Amino acid sequence: MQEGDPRYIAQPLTDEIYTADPSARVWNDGRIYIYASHDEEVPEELYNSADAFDMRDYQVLSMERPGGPVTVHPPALDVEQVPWAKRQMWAPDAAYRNGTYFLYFPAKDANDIFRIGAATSKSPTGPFTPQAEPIEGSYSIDPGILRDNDGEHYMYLGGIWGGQLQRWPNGSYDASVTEDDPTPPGEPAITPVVARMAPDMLEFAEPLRPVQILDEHGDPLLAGDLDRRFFEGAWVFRRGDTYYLTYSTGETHYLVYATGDSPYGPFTYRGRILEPVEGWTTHHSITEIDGQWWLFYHDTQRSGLTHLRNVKMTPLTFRADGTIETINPMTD
Ligand code: FUB
Repeated sequence: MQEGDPRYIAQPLTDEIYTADPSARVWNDGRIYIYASHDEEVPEELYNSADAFDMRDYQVLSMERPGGPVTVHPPALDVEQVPWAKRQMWAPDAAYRNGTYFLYFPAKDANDIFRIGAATSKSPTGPFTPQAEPIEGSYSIDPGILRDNDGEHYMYLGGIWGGQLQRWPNGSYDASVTEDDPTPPGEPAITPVVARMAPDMLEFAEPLRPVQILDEHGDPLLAGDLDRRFFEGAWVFRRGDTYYLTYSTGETHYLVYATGDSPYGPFTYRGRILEPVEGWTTHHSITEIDGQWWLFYHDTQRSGLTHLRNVKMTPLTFRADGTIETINPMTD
């Protein structure tokens, strides 16, 4: 990792470009690849709105080992290449199956509705060739892939507010639903959704279904439970027989987790992974690299501006009972 402001324990992985929403993957060659949003400057009147996240392309980062030099690869996919996409290339993820790398990304279509796209390459760093249409039945933002031990892949997705998940109450788009989440505070919170991927990895094998997140009494987390309810950025991984659903709580700025016995859930809330970082958004991935677990996340250390972020990584510790030690980004 690079030298930088000593107030922060983890330092930005690169200062060549602004990056956010890091999905870190280790493929067969053992190298670490980070599929991230590529933040861009926007006119000042857009600051502090969802339109400030007006990203146009993706550039993969890679490194041989934690702490090693970081390579910023050439643009891997541009919005101009995607026939159905108009703007806002948000948080991506990637998968590998049968010799092909898959890049999954949200973007707004011609009607300003977020969909999830897929693009393929024979190289982990691209360039990626997009499909002509978004994944059928896809919506909202923040795709995250789980490859289970049996080789099946699952896509989790969703984000409320600017991510539009609240506009899909029954699997169809309702433009009359407001951008803030209108769910009454005493009602169950909106949850991420999941589907198993078809063998070609370009379609869902089944309809998207909600992922239940329960409290310690077995009841769904409520919409008013702002410190714990799902906002965006679902990332699921498996450790032993336990599935960890991790996500951002949005306006309370926590990364939190819940555990379950199945990729479909239900998941039970367990606690916090990361206290708030500098900047409004908080979005992450969690990956095991040579026996050590790492949290990849972003903050705004380099710019001080919420829409110009920089990715970081820091070690993550599991206790013997499988719970996660909470990280304070300024001191741990
Ligand atoms: O980067 C754009 C959006 O900000 C992501 O899709 C969200 O998760 C948040 O990090």
